[in-house]
Amino acid sequence: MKTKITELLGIEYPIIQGGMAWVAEYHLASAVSEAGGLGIIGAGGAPASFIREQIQQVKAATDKPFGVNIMLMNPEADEIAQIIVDEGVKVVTTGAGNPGKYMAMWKEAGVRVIPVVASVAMAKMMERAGADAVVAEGMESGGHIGSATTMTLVPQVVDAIKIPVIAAGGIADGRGFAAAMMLGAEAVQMGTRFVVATESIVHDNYKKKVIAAKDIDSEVTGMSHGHPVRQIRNHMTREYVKLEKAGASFEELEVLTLGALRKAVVEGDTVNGTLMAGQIAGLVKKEQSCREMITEIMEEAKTLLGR
Ligand code: TUI
Repeated sequence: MKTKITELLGIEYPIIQGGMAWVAEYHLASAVSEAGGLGIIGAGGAPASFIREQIQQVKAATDKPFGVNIMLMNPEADEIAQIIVDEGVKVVTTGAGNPGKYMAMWKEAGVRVIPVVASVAMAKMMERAGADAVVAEGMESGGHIGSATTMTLVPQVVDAIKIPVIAAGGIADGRGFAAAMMLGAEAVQMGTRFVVATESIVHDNYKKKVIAAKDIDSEVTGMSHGHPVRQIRNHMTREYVKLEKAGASFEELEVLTLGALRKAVVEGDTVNGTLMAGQIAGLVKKEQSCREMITEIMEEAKTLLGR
């Protein structure tokens, strides 16, 4: 399937893997790229040296295009931005902030820049700054989110800018893919479905929680201090929400979430860990290889879009 995004990035299918902190490391990214999508290394809060190693591992595993996501609250974001240029990475996506200050250096190095945005205003600003495309991410997504839904955000972003739009948030099958195309997207980005991929290094306990999750099993924490994060409800989120309702400060709340994503992904702690996942977890029913997932989604979407 050819779209503006498959042409821009030189990939076979318009499916991009979200740059999930701790989860999106080289095994997952290279498997998605090998299967014809765009695999992404998620820098999250990791040190710059670790990201350089991850990039080198993807290069060793596949000749296909891949990208790196910089979470802009990472204290080493400046170093990672430079590593992207030094290592000749072709595609960068950004999250949780404004990547404006890196735009000139990336453009000069020929890197395709695709900021993740949660509003029309941010999408317009990124187009003006020279972005090649944007990911419009709805609040159905897991992790750090904005406030607009995918259904409302994507068509409004599509109408507001000329560069291609990639839809994210609440997409995990061929129906979601086809719907995103109808909203005017040129590709989709998926996170939650890839969390349970065979090639994903996420702890089995976490994968089981995603597979068991129902439609309304996620919780948004951090709304009170302006950093809303969606995850599967558990002991940690219940404690968090209780404290939040009692007016706890950001510092008091942070105690619960510090290191909690690592606890969930690496140690499989589903009680005190942060089980980041989107609302579409309810639709994710089994572990499969990235190739199986992508093939299934594209087959289903082709049937629907061909009608
Ligand atoms: O970034 C994400 N999702 C994430 S980042 C992350 S790591 C983290 N862990 C714990 C707490 C907080 C973060 C987990 N999930 N998605 C992309 C995204 N970006 N969603 C929303 C935004 C966004 C928000 C504000 C983009 C731009 C923005 O602009 C702020 C500004 O400077 O104007």
